[in-house]
Amino acid sequence: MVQRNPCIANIKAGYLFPEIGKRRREFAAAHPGAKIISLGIGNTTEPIPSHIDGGLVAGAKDLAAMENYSGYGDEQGLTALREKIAAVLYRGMVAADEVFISDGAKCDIGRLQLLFGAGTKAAVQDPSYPVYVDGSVLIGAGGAWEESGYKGIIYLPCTAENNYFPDLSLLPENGLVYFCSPNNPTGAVADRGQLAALVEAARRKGSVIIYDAAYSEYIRDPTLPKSIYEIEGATLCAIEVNSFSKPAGFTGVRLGWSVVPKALKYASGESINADWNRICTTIFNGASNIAQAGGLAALDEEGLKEIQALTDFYLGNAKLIRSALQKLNISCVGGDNSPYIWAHFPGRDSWEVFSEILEKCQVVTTPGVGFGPAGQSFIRFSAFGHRADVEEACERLSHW
Ligand code: PL4
Repeated sequence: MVQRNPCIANIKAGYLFPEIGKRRREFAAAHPGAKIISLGIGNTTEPIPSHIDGGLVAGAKDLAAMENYSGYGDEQGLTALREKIAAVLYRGMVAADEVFISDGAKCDIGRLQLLFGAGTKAAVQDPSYPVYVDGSVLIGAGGAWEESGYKGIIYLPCTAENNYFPDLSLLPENGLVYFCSPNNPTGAVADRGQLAALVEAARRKGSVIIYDAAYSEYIRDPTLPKSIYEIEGATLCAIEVNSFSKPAGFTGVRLGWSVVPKALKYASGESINADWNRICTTIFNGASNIAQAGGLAALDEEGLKEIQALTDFYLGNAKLIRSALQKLNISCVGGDNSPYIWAHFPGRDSWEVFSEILEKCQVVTTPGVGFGPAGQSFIRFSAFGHRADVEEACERLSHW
């Protein structure tokens, strides 16, 4: 029989989020009638606002009209959407043909790994969104699981001691650096000086930054950068991924994009943009035309106002959760410019605290250790939820 890909054997048994879902279902089965509230997986709950939804509806209606029907589109996405992202979100810092439309940031993070292959060293913020590490291990850039993390993956601890910004001397030479800001799970946002230092270090070491800006629309502090390309020199060393999931409620619709600058080259001098184009046209058949119509509406003036209101709503939830935790004297960060609150339970095991909150408050959270070794003793609270549920969860937490 055919052999199993040994990289799959290296992966820890369960991916974090399905494991949380499993534990929630087990708890529900053991406690029939319990009203469980989820502050766990970062899944949007509020309806897509009307102007943006109108774009989706119009996109769907077009498919029923002879004169407007469209089938396969360009794998790189609609030219109009690529142009609008470059103009509205990047204000011309990148060109339309450097923007590649996709079915979401997670899918892009997985596919981007094909550009660099198995032998490439990968560094991640610790803690970080698990896809960076698991995706790297799947492609062979990391090895077997050990207590301290996957062998061969370079973990860059981001803790209260370093203000959640890593020691850049740990960056690999000629490797990849996954960097997420606003950060999932810590909620930390890198400032301009920190990102300039990151870009400088990556260029000096010949490494490429894969910059995940999925929560950029949650940034409220105008001094904080929303894109790595606000930093000089970033087009020479960074790829950015982003998504309509968290700003516009497109988690189920599926629409994202990656920016691969033409100035970005391999050691050989060959173009990474050209290779990404080749990969996208080969193993991806383009994002849904309905979703792209919604994306175009989201970037209209009215759509942008709706994004502001929707993200304001979730940030309002974040404020409630943070204040409930602070009343319990639990030390926490995040929630100001991000939808996540990162709470510390010194000396305790994350999964144990997760179980205790589930048992006593019937609130689902995410154990920090699921995001990496430095997440041990932390819990991530997600601000995605209906307001009444978040208020009820905060009330329950107050009696915990
Ligand atoms: C649960 C930093 C959530 N099943 O929707 P996408 O693919 O455009 O974006 C996914 C994504 C990309 N980058 C970052 C993210 O945090 C996310 C979504 N993360 C979370 O709770 O951490 C949803 C997780 C989902 C998953 O595995 O992604």
